[in-house]
Amino acid sequence: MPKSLETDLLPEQAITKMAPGAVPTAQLKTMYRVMFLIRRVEESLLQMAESGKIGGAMHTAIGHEANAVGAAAALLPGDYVTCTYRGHHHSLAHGMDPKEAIAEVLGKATGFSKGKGGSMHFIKPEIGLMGANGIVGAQVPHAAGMALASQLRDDGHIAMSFFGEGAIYQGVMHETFNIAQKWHLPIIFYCENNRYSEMTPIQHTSSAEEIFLFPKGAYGMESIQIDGNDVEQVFSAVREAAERARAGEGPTFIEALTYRLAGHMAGDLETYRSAEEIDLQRKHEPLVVLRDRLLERGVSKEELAQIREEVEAQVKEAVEFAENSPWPDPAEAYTDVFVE
Ligand SMILES: Cc1ncc(C[n+]2csc(CCOP(=O)(O)OP(=O)(O)O)c2C)c(N)n1
Repeated sequence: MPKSLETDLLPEQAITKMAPGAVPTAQLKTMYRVMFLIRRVEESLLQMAESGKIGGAMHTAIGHEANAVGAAAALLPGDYVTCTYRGHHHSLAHGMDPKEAIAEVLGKATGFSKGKGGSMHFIKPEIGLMGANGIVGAQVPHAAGMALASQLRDDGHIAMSFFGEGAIYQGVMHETFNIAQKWHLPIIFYCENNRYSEMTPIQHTSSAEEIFLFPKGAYGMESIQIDGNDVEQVFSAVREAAERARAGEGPTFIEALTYRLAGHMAGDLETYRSAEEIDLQRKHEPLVVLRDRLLERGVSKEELAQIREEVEAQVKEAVEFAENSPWPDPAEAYTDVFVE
């Protein structure tokens, strides 16, 4: 059984291309803060969804935080990002205010889309976030279009698209990989391989044994596999891919092995996996990996506790803000919906 298909795999056993040490300690502490912020925002959202305060589907990325934070730190302002319906972590990593994020999920007028987008349609072009998408794979050609625009304008910017391993067999993915490689588009394809498509484990659906070998073999694309629970590895891999893209060397495919610690969506009964499997993965989850790295580097437990305490207060304030925010005015139902 290839490594990435073993459900009991600890990602530390993954093929490792990037050594730790890429990020200075001060920046690593900031990453810890943002990762913990994402974790607590999503745990709060999950709690609110399960107590009936949130309408519609809501997917969290609890356990994926290192992918978002490492990647966001390696991009430049003006670069473009598209992602899936599981996109709160990318939005917060790119600097979205937790108040407007939580308010949006609650459908409140103070959300970044005034409550009209909700959890599955996070978007904020001002910070490079060009749209989450509920259609599996659909956000990937969008990013290729943005990469093509940057290439034509020669503005030095790149595009990056996040997707799950379940998207890999969508036809549009292959059309995009092919043309991106052929035209040397400045784009990074980033697969957050959490081993499950909804409730189905990857070994039940994939004929490719290692996802990252697929674009390499079929399209000759530069392609690597990393530990997506290690924020330093993510940062190094994305930085290197971004440099290649900006230098006109074309796309890179990154397969990041990670694990979804919560259900596919709020309300998922998770009958398809065991509690033991989740417990095993908790030993190597992103916040544990980063906490241990910071302790090794001499950061004290007290300092980390202080960071967590500050984040808890920030999230509490953001939840209160969102809960106390007004509902949108029904008269605004069609405002901002159609292009004038
Ligand atoms: C084109 C399309 N087919 C099916 C679905 C239903 N669906 C929603 S999420 C999902 C699983 C996707 O799995 P993956 O790409 O691995 O991403 P993850 O949810 O694990 O982040 C499916 C099949 C959809 N939204 N779009």
